[in-house]
Amino acid sequence: MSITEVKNNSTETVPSELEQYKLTRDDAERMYYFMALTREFENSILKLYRQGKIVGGAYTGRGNEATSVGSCYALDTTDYLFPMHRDMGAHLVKGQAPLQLYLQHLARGNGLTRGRDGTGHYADTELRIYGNISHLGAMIPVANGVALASKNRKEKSVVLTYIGDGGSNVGDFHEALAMASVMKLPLILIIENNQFAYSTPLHKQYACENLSDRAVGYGIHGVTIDGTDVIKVYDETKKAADRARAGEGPTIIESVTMRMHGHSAHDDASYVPEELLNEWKKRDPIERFEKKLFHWNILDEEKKEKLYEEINRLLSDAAEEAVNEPYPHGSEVTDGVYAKE
Ligand SMILES: Cc1ncc(C[n+]2csc(CCOP(=O)(O)OP(=O)(O)O)c2C)c(N)n1
Repeated sequence: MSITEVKNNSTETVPSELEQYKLTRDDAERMYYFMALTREFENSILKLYRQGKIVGGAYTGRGNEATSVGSCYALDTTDYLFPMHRDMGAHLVKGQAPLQLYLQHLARGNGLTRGRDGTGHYADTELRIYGNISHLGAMIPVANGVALASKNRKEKSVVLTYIGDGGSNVGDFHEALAMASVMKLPLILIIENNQFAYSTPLHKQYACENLSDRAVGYGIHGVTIDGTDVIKVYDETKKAADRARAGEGPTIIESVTMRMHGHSAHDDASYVPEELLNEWKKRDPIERFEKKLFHWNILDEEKKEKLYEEINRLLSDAAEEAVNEPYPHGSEVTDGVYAKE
């Protein structure tokens, strides 16, 4: 790792790897915080699932934290986010409170979907988070619609959404990109290539070299990056957002990662070769970044311990509060379904 000692305005030394992307030491620490928060939050969801408290499935993005955090970190507050089931980090970076996320997963009556859903299918219009639509690919045309509205209103807001390697094969993906490219919509699509679509490995899914090669067919910008490198993900998303704001249309970013758990908590992923998992463990996105932060003196053991204590206190307080909230009352079952006279 090479560091050029560069002074920034606050007289702190900024490692050249951060400086070249106009990131500060605080930015780096925040990205680390959000990756750690994401993993700890998802660990607690798995615990609640095993305790029988989660109403739906429990999907985690272990291995994907650099992609979800780095990409959303590149957004402005006025941009729109359409996350998928591995993107808890993006929810958190966009400002979603852990309490809201627990209420949602626990299907409590005062959650964002008022107990109608037990995972991440919610919208929070204030934070500009929309989604997730479970039917793979179906969210991209909706994201297109928001991107078109933003363009028509001359808002300069961009729309960031995600799809898996498996999801990138459905028809909606193609139709949405065909439309987004000709209309030059301010859309950023991250293909999270995490090696498996449920139990289907990559070689049974596509025959091209990179999934970003598909961008050529739409005449748009496409790039493949290491999805375990939070700074790289941030940088490519930021560049895509800058292009989108300048009216240059959509970008496909293929972010290569590994799904380090089963498809969801019920799946032991026995079909994933252990050697493959062991290889990817060496590229754990949080550990990789942590090493850099230690090297740059942004983090040390004491600071790390405090940060994890803070995160775990925040999460256990929020989880306890959410667990004690009631489920929706049966009498409310048709609320939001039929128009009231
Ligand atoms: C159109 C459609 N087909 C099937 C499913 C069921 N399903 C949900 S997630 C999933 C695997 C998705 O794999 P991928 O897109 O690679 O994303 P990953 O889960 O690996 O992140 C499947 C088959 C679905 N939700 N929608």
